[in-house]
Amino acid sequence: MTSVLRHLAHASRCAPLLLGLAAPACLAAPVTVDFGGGDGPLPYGENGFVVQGGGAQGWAGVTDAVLQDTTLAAGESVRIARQGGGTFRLLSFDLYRHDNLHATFDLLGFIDGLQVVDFGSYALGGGEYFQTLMSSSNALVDELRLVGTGGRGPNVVWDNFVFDVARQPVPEPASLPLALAGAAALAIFGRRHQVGSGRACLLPSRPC
Ligand SMILES: [Ca+2]
Repeated sequence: MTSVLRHLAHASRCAPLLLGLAAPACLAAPVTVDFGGGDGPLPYGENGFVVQGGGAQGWAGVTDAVLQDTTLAAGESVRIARQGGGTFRLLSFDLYRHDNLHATFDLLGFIDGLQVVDFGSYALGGGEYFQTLMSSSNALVDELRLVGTGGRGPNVVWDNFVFDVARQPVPEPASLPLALAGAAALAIFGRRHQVGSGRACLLPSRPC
């Protein structure tokens, strides 16, 4: 169900662009970082993304393998960026709720080190389950930072960061036949025009 909701959310973002016949943001399939690489210290790399931060590590205590930070103090951050650089959009992420933990953090987006979007402030309480949170912004960023803002409780657990990787616009496959048809029509029109002009010149009563 969660994946279905993700795809629906992605489709809703793409629909206006598709209607406009320009969909550079929709060319790339969503990329998920699900921390399936098992336990280990950061940095962690998966699907072209790298996750860095102090004190965080993979953790298998809740589901398969998720990211846990045991020391996300106020001002400390976990950072996510593309390996080798480049922009991307955040579509969603999963946050593990704890009944007895109330640490808080902000999710911020940056371009060239400058903050360009605030995805919101989050707290952990409210149950014992993973909650999928959809992005509140369609902004392009080149780095995400999960910045601790205090609260009570040491553990913050995230999973399944879903990104839309931005690419340069390229001609859509459906537009190529149209472009070729247009070029062919122009060529035929030009040829007929030349032929027509030639015939007109054969008539003595009409100027060439
Ligand atoms: Ca996972």
